[in-house]
Amino acid sequence: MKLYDELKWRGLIKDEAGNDLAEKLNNGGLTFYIGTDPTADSLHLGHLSTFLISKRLEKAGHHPILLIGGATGRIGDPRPTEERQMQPVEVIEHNFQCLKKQVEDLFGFEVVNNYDWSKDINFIDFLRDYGKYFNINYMLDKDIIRRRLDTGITYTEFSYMIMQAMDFLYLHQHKNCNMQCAGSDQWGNITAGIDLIRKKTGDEVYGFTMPLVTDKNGKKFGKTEGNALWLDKNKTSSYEIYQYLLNSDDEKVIDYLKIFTFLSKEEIEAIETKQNEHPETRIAQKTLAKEIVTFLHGEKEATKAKEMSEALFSGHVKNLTKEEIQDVFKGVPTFETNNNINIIDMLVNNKIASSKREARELVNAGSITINEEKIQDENYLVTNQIAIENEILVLRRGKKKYFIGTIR
Ligand code: 383
Repeated sequence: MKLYDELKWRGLIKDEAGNDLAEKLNNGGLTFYIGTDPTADSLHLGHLSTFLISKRLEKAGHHPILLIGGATGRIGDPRPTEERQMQPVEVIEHNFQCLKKQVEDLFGFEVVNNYDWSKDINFIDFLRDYGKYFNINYMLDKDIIRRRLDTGITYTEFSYMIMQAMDFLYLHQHKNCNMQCAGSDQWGNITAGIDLIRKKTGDEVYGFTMPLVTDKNGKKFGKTEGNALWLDKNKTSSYEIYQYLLNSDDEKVIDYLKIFTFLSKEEIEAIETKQNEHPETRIAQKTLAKEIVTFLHGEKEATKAKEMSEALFSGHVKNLTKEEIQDVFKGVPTFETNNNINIIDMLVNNKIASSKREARELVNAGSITINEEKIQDENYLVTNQIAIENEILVLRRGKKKYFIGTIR
């Protein structure tokens, strides 16, 4: 399949600029760029789909440049809702270094910093050489600015699109860059660059955006309870990412395979057929989770995450190590207890049951398990014998409510 058709098939093209974009993409040989601002010390899952485009285009014979916005990060791309809090310069610089290392490790591409060419432009030159090309009506008409007119926007954030347009111009003039790709929230900034280049140089350059990836409820993909899933495994473990992907909606998972993996059309269609025949095997979700974690953190981490997930699913928590348990049960309530304690006392002392009566009822009903062993005797003594590594108790109340105990 030709590159353009493949990108379309994967659902990676929303808006496009440039008459013969399809032909240009299919022919190869373009230098293009993708940018991100150093707003945090790691990329997250929401960034991944666009960054993967750089790999896809590279495989098809184009040359990628990754831009990290040391300059634009100091200003802040306007959000549709409200003004951003400006970050201290030291934080931005720290984030820059972290992101640079991360994208170099993950993608192995050339990284550039727009601070390098923006920092010495003086204000008068800026207004004469660039500001003059931006009609205010044109700027006000950009979607993102229009959405901010009610709540207000400062001159600083209003100027952001000019900075990004200047980057495209700079990369066009100095690195022969002729295309910019991004998520659909960047359409206004990309077209601002294309127009600036046309006005200043007469050259026609290209750009396209990909749609925002969402779950079946239309919520942004890649967040759990409002928190980002980071690509840095010290911030979000391989297991957490694996588990998040494993829980992908049935009606969305095939789309995600197209967007996030390098599996071919044939491979994805074969998975889709199997998934439709036996949805309960969750083969699509498992493939997705394995592919993404392998890309991010390597095969070993993916296998470990899979084993942890299976151990938990089948009730084999005993096969996990202490560290793995802490990882799997991140965020679950914890308690500490002494050795040789009666089960009823332990449940009440740690508020797992609200009273002795409730504790007895739970035990008698077989609703309490420790390390997946059912405890049905009111006089049971909890000792470090049952604990994992003589220390850890995975206590389950009912079907789903977990507590992690440590015997001191
Ligand atoms: C800065 C200077 C440039 C080109 C791009 C930029 C960054 C851009 C931006 N991007 C987002 C970010 O930094 O704000 N103005 O978090 C996100 N991207 C990518 C993608 C996305 C966008 O990094 O849609 C999601 O990940 O484009 O929101 O010269």
